[in-house]
Amino acid sequence: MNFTSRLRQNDLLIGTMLTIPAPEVAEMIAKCGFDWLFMDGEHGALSILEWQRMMQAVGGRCPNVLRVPGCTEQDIKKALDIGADGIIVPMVNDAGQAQQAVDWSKYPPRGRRGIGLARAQGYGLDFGDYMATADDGIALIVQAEHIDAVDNIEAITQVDGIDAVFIGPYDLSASMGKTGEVEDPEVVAAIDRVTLACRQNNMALGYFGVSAASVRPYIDQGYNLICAGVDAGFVTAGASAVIETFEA
Ligand code: 3PY
Ligand code: MG
Repeated sequence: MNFTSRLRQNDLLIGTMLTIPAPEVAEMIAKCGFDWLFMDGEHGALSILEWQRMMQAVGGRCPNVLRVPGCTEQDIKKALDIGADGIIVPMVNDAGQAQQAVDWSKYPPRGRRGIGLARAQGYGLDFGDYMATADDGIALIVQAEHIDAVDNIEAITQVDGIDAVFIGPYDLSASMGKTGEVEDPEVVAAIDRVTLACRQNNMALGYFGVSAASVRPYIDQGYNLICAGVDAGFVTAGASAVIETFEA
């Protein structure tokens, strides 16, 4: 079963974030048993061609979900054309932006995605199959990560074509004047409001945490799209642990 079907049927999907511009890192982590890879094209240095190389290195071992730089036609079209199994659109703060994400993700007549012949379409060889399955088979995930999104969450969750709402706790806390205080009661209350609206509209929920421990409370609440940790953090934590044994 593909990533999008598993997301919609509320399977627990544990992923981790890729930020290091090296296909070898994507290849290594794809072998580790995660359910999906959160490829971060919003922050950091990676360009769209490098993401394509990363997806090629993953080679179908694990679903690739690319966070696009923004909610624009170009960003979404290119992410889909290089073969993402899903996209995450950051900073979707109202229903109008959510509708834009749908429009740029779905082919006519449902949306306004342009027709290309790229990796996703098998360079043309899989064009027919891809056209028949892409609209429904690729996950569209929007991020609720600003207090404006929380205020508009009921309308956002009603936009047809959105598969999940993914909380960005760091940006959300920053928008509330509490940068990084992801367990602050007001930040948690804002997240609770998103949780409730998603539950009422049968919408899958996602959460990012820097560690397994930080995502656990959200798994316990029924969130199913989980991103735990970041590749660079795995490298620095491993390297620090080695040097610390000599410093003791
Ligand atoms: C945030 O915490 O702002 C994020 O976008 C995490 O994915
Ligand atoms: Mg964010």
